[in-house]
Amino acid sequence: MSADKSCLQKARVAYQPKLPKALREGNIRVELGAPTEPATDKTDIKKLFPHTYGQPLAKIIEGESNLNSGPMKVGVVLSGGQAPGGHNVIAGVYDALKAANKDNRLFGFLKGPGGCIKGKYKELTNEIIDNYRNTGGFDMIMSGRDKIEKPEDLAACLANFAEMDLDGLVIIGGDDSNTNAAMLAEYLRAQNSKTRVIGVPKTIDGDMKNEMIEASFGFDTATKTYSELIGNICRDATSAVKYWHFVRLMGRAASHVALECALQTHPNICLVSEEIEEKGTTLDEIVSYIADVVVKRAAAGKNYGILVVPEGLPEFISDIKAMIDELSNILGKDEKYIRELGEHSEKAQYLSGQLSDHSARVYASLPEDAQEVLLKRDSHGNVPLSQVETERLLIDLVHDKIRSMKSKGKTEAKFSPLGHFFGYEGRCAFPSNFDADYCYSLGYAAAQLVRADLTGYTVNVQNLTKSSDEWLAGGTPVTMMLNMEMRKGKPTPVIKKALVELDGEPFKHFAANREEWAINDCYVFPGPIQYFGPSEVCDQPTCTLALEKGLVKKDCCCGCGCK
Ligand code: FBP
Repeated sequence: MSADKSCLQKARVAYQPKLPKALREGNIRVELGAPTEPATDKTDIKKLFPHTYGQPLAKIIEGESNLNSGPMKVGVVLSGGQAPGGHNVIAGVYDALKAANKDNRLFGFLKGPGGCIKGKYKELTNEIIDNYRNTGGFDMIMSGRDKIEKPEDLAACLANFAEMDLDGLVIIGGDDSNTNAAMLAEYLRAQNSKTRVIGVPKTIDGDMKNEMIEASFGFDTATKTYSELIGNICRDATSAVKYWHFVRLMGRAASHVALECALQTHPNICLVSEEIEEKGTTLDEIVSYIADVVVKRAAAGKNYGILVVPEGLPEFISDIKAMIDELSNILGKDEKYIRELGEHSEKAQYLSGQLSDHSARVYASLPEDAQEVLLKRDSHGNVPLSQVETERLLIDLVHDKIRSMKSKGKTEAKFSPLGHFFGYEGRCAFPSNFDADYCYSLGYAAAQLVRADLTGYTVNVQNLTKSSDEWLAGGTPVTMMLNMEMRKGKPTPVIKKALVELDGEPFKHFAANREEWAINDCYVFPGPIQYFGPSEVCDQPTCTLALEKGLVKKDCCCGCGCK
């Protein structure tokens, strides 16, 4: 880390994250409950996880300790996209291990799961940990998107962990990485390895949540950061009164980020992918809806506005989704051949012969750079949608529609659009107080699960809208959260992604207000995250969490007085 530190960084180093009461006590116990099972696909999952299926829920409570007091060696690895608070998870693991036994040691695997495969790691010392407390980013040990799944990768991990004499490994990642953690745990147990594997729920996308996991870490800080920027743009729009701003936000699949930012800032339009999928809306219908709002606002003398769109949108638009599924199947069988075709035009020509007529037409209607992105897959089989410039695509299509309406004398709207993408800007922000406390607690609790000799669990901290004193920590067997889904054309066990629920309170609140937000200027300006000051300014949970937990005062989630 750079030796130069900002004033805020110096001040934040001194912040002591809060822990749930049970984790603050010297005596910590782990209690196990009844066996668990997944909601669906029980037989398939049991077959794939014979050594770790059906494990009980774990609760961390105060009481006479039944945990390994060491000395122990534990590893930690950061997997996937950055999320604010990752360093605090590591600091929590470290402090918990040292509190249990000063001879316990923590090793950080470098550059993601690839570091476990290659045996690249460094020991984390007091000095290193202290340098990174309450900072954003994953730069302490860096991250990566490698997957430990090939037999040779699993075997390499087994050998490396044995050589290091590692008692436990904490994998900090999203749904795919926690699924991977479960597969590694199963493999290591089958091989009689002593290394236990515990996952930590991370992702700014907010889609790793379920009845046991209330929120993934990083969502709070990232959405507050984007909302600050969107609020600033709303203010600029009402000042300049001449631009339409199209803002794309990260969120690979789920629209939680876009919805949360809409709840915090009240843009004129927010597209929610899950609703678009549910209604089978086509690309043309989306463009007509946006153009209609532009025209109505122009008729009211407002040639400006703000639209928020989740990056995952293309996969939820019925005609584009069908085309991506067809492309995935084609890539499943012909990927090597297609990659070897040099020119883009050759690939496009080959694909148009393989795709159905309708999908071939949709593919041909997209710009070349979007066509290229749709042919890429990351190591988890996902389309790297953050590379599709959806805001530009929508701007072009809406522009065409407005021009055509103008030529027919149907509107006099002036449409001067500007595109923005907010993604990486929010992933490494200094964690909010919420994320700083939550992440430290997750790390502290993960260390207790390792000490309890558990493997194949994801750590959880619940009761998050209460004061941290009342937070409850424990562990959920990953097999309980799995279901079978098609990935790269094969049925694969994965943790079910939590998409926006259309009958959930956050979406219902948005839907009840959006017509008014479309035409009137109801913008809210949240301003930057505050780390010091009154609790109602510094410690507010996200609107999503507040609405989900029924914590909404006067029916308004953001303090503005909306319905
Ligand atoms: P994770 O699911 O790994 O947390 O990553 C989330 C995310 O930030 C998505 O919102 C975005 O689509 C993706 O990462 C970008 O990936 P990359 O960092 O590889 O560009």
